[in-house]
Amino acid sequence: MRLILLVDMDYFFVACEELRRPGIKDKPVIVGADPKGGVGRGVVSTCNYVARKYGIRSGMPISAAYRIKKDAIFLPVDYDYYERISQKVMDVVKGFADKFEQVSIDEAFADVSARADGYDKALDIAKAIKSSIHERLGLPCSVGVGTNKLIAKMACEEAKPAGVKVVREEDAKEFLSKKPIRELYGVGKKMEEKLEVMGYATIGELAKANPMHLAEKLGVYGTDLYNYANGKDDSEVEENYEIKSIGRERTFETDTDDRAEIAKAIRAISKDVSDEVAKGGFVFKVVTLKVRYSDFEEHMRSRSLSHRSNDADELASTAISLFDAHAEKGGRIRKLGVRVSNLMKYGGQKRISEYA
Ligand code: DCP
Ligand code: CA
Ligand code: CA
Repeated sequence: MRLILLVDMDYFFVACEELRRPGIKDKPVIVGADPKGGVGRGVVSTCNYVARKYGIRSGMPISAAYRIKKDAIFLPVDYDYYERISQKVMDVVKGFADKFEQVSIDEAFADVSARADGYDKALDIAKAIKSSIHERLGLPCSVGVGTNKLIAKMACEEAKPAGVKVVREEDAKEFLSKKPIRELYGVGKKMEEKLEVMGYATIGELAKANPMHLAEKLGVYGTDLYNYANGKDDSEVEENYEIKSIGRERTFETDTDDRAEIAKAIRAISKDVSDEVAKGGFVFKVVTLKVRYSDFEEHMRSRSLSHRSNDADELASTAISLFDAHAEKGGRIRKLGVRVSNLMKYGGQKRISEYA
């Protein structure tokens, strides 16, 4: 029997902010775009549970959050800081895992099958991870335990906040059945609407569907969803990939300083790079542009995105803006390179549009 844990940090970005601003702990706190007195654009990245009591949620327009709670504490996103803390969290979880897979900045799977002989031992490990993270880093997390990744993930959702939940194999179907389909792993907003139109409101209803019919209507994804609805998920906890970066370069036939030609070349290279990224099932966070001039002087500039992406247009526009921001040297260009790094597998189950 496999035993898998999913560790997910509670209200992560705000919890990180609480660490360095102890005074804000009992107040409603929101990390996200600048509300600018109610006219700000952009969204809420996350908020603490105090703010959630007022109905504020991740992804909501920051202006809407401001309307609900003007006197909440609004803080900007400091991704680099959260990433440093994330690294420490991941190091703790790794120490308890036979196999380890980071899924996002605040979430990781640990396969503990080799060191746990049953549910009780797995529960002990889950509790030990939770208290280690609390003692060493002062941060709250929740842990789900199951016999596959899907169940571990959904058990963790139910354990939140600051809880641990074990769902045994024999209880998995029952555990899932009454939940609305939107809570099923892999179901985003669009899929929820599709399934609703097809007449499925709960996971239990989807579990009883005709799998052929689902495959016909939804393609291969229909088969995955049918299996998930039945609590089945064979995917392994995959050690994170060791590829660190993916890049492509292009040398101009004749050296050039024509901005339009340069932008066109950056777009073409970006397309190649993002195809390669997609092939590997990765998302990236850091974009680096390399420029080599006629005199062989070389400049490298990087920018970290606020989120992970695998989008060719976003890659191209970031690289082009790096070029524009740093074209101070001037002169003719011989060669251009675009590279992405800080790669992460996005995991077969979530489509990229749903990856946050
Ligand atoms: N995040 C974001 N935009 C979103 C969702 C999340 O920027 N639409 C960021 C902020 C979160 C972090 O990712 O802190 C982790 O996302 P989670 O979905 O795990 O949410 P939280 O950790 O904030 O809360 P929870 O306690 O529900 O896990
Ligand atoms: Ca979280
Ligand atoms: Ca998460």
